[in-house]
Amino acid sequence: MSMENNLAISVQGHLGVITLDRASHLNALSIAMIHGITQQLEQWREDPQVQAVLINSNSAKAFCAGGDIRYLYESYQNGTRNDQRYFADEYHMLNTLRQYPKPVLVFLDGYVLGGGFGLAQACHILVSSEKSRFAMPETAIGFFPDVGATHFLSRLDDIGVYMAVTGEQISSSDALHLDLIDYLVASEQLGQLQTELANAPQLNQQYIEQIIARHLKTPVPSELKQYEEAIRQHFAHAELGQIEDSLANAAEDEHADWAAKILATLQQRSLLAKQISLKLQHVGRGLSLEQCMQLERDLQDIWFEQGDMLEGVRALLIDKDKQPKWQTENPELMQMFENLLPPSRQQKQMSASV
Ligand code: QUE
Repeated sequence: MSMENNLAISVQGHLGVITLDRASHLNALSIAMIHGITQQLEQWREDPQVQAVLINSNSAKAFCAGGDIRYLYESYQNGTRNDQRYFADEYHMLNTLRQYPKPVLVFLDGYVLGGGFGLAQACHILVSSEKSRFAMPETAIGFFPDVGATHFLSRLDDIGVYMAVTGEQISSSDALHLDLIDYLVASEQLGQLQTELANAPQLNQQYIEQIIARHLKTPVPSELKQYEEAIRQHFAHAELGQIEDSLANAAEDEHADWAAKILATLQQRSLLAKQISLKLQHVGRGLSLEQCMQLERDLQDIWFEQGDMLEGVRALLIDKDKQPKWQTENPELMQMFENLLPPSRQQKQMSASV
């Protein structure tokens, strides 16, 4: 057991268990947690005792609320620029998880936000309780959905755009419907499921799925499903201004109240963050996971200095005035983004705008 890196580690039968243990911060990923997860995976890689890995949380409220945005903010303020190492090490952890030779399960039971959503998506078998809430809320802090969302949200087309730009949360039923999780298990059953996994004589993918199948819960109807047509209607537009106009002109629609609420949310968000998140979702549809992650990494380093993230973290977390002063435009930053796109994409974008 280890306390100092905000993780609790154990081996139970053939199951290696990594428990996120920073409940006071809703398990927001500290750099120590990122290093601890990566190092533990390396230790178990060649360990025959450990046949599968489970990542779970000790918090009743959250699986993981995201990245350590206070640390990122402070690293910039004090000039250490630890942000670049944080993002590099976080992406290395995600790649290690995705490429891990043994099954990696994750139990989601509470908030699954931002970096926590990316961590979950990098695992191989996603089990969630009915209590989970999922979102990529980065535009609220003037940032963009990273940790692979350029790939995993863009596969959802207009729904991915909706989630990326607004940062709205979805339920476990919605996530199951969108194929963002694999299995729904009642929150109160997760402990029993873990015990059965720990007692299993062996843990390959097929065994694991047989054990999980004994605990499945029937989802309540997906709420998002009833708004899907409306989401497509508004969020299929190419430009942010068109999306907001479309929502503003929905007063006579069946889902007028929903459209008004979503527009009000959008209007709080950073303009630059909304614009870049929309572009990332559009571009991501044509890119591999590796290309998406590289694009996000390149953009993180520029965005940190030029985008709205420092102001967003200041307003929401540091000064708590909740009045971020977003930039009104930054053509130089937008051009830098265009220059990051893989060559074929740059050409397509250019010829499309002629
Ligand atoms: C958007 C985000 C994050 C956020 C709030 C947003 C995020 C994140 C946290 C967070 C929450 C609780 C903590 C903490 C961080 O809040 O990524 O340290 O104790 O990690 O609107 O992207």
